[in-house]
Amino acid sequence: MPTTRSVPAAISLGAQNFAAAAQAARADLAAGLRQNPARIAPKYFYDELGSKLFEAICLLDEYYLTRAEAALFAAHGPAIAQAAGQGVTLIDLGAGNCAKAASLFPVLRPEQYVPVDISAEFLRNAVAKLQSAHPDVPMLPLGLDFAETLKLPPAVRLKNRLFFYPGSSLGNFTPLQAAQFLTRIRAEAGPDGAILIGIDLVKDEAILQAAYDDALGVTAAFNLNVLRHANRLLGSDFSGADWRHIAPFNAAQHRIEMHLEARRDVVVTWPGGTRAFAAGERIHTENSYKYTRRAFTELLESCGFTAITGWSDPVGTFLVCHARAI
Ligand code: AVI
Repeated sequence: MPTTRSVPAAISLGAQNFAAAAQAARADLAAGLRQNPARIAPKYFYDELGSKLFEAICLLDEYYLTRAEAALFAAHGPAIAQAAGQGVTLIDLGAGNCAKAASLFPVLRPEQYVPVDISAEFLRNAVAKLQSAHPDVPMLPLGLDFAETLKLPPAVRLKNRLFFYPGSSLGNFTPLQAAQFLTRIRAEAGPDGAILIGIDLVKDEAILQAAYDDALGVTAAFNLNVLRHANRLLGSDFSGADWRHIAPFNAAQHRIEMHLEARRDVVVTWPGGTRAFAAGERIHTENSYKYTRRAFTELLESCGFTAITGWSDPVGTFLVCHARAI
């Protein structure tokens, strides 16, 4: 008979004070809208609808990233497990529905699973399902904005920590922010810690552009939805009909950029502020950096990681790396 294990309530380590968090979001959004060019940070994509739209993006023919990474996990699972060693403490950054980590459970056989996500409530449901499928694996869900802090509570085992950061999420940081984030992971990894990370590789511009501007318009809806979310958080009066999604590739910076471009002259107001946009003016909403295999290996090395093993497909679509913290 398998043992049954009850799922601990997700520990919320982020801002406990919702009023303060809401005020900080308003200040952040208003400051971004006053910049030239205006900005809305990509974290505001992920309200309830935005999270569903992102799940839909991952199913699109054009958005190859999710499938390419899953294929690498499936093909190289045993080699990944060998690099990781036995008895890992699997710390899943941005766990969401926990599906990617769950696909590696049979080969990694973690001693403890620590899914981390900004939404503790979302995690609780996903972890409850996973716990019933894997009753022997202790699970400790953490509600934490890990881009702000990576300090983990003492209940997270220090032994064999394996930070799992899939999906090319590191690509949404600038190279400097990415280096700072990797350095923090290394500091939290402990003496026998490691990272398992997936990153998208530079490729033909047409493939990249299709991935971020799909024929069904799902990515356009994902980008435009940030305005609905801003309206709720800031009290602004954006109308989605005034804006169009664009996703150019910036070859000099190796990144896809997402912007919202004003279709006509627009004036946006919110309590305490206003901003006029001329037709054609843009709001920058996201960067998605693409790396060469060499540049990514050098980035890991520059952050102190060693014993780097990388797995890619023959045409170099995507890269999964395991690296030791010391
Ligand atoms: C979450 N992140 C890795 C995605 C990406 O590819 O940069 C977000 C995304 N933006 C548009 N499509 C997907």
